[in-house]
Amino acid sequence: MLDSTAEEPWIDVRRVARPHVAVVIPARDEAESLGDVLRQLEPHGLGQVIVADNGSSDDTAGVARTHRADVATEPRPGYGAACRAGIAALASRVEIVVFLDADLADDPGRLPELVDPIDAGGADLVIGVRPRELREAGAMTPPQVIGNRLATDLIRVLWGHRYTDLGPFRAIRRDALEGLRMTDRRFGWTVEMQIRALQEGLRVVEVPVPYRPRPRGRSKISGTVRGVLRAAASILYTIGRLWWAGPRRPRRNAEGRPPGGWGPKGGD
Ligand SMILES: Nc1nc2c(ncn2[C@@H]2O[C@H](COP(=O)(O)OP(=O)(O)OP(=O)(O)O)[C@@H](O)[C@H]2O)c(=O)[nH]1
Ligand SMILES: [Mg+2]
Repeated sequence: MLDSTAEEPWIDVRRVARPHVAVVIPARDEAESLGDVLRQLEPHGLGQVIVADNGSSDDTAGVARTHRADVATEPRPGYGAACRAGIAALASRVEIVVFLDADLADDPGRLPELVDPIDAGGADLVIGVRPRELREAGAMTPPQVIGNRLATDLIRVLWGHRYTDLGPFRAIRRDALEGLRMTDRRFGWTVEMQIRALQEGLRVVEVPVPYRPRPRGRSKISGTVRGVLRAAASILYTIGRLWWAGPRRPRRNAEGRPPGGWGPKGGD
């Protein structure tokens, strides 16, 4: 459900730098940090900013409207459910979709680095990966680092492609995203996108981005035992489900090459 209550539209599409780019921000009780995220996105001149308000009990939606973002409401909890609600609210002019968390752990200023390879025609999916040298102390917990390593190792063994991270900050061509037919509603969302991209032969690039501990707000996943276990279960289930469903070897992309592997590599 899209609720665009701002008196003026978010943008005049003739005057912004990137009318074809939208950012989808899944947000559950992120009123404390969302304002800064939206402020830091402003200089990029985006065609649409969508806050996918995932059953928040704080003023997340109010903060979004104050900054003239569109609000997509998804009452059912789940990271993937929120992302899907955001996608359903995309304007027709949008050709590139960026996903960005609402907690300011990623730097919204890096958005052009994710979008430019797609604009240049060299990539369909760009993952913002968080190498150790770009992570502030405590930005990722040990279970998160180990879990990411396990998931990317499994993908390498099962699908033959070496990802270095499952970072949530990412950009994808809209038509490629629609072709992935994403189904996960929880924390399998990021890994599902990366595996489906291999199965569909998308051109995947990794771009290193900095990562910091969320400056404000309450940790819901990585900072709690319950959150970590649920995220791990979701990710492993998704890998198993996609392996079972196949195809197990990446398709060749348009240039006849296997997808991925062209971006700078980070690593743990
Ligand atoms: N936990 C959780 N987060 C959601 C949900 N829907 C949307 N989100 C958003 O997903 C993003 C990632 O959640 P975080 O709580 O930052 O997860 P994390 O980065 O692993 O861990 P912390 O930053 O330590 O909390 C945030 O922007 C959340 O607001 C949901 O149902 N559950
Ligand atoms: Mg976070």
